[in-house]
Amino acid sequence: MASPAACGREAAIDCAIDNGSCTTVLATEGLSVTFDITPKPVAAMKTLAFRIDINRGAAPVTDGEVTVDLSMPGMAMPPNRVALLHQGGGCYAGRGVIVRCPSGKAVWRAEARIRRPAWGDGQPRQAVFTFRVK
Ligand SMILES: [Cu+2]
Repeated sequence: MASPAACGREAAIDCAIDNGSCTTVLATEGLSVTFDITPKPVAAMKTLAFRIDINRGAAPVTDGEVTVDLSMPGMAMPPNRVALLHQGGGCYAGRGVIVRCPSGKAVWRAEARIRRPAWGDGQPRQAVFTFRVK
């Protein structure tokens, strides 16, 4: 998973979003979570389409509740949460805007929070993607 941002250094980018989607595995739940943003190249101050696909093995997960929190590693930015709606087939989608950072930095973190009724504890499971924005 993502490590804390080191002082004075840019956080490690683990998702080359302009090259395509990124997938991470939530091993304890057996879920693969695929994240994508379009249009590409992903730019600040534009309406963006966010997409999360959730699968358990070959089966799509269709009962999820999914939000994406956008933040900047090591920096306090205004909260920015995108709600994703299930479009069918385990695909969740929503629109949002990534603001331009006054510091000039362009590394962002998307924290997908997934809830499912089957998880009795009501706690979201998280998949984190760190990427660069134009
Ligand atoms: Cu910032």
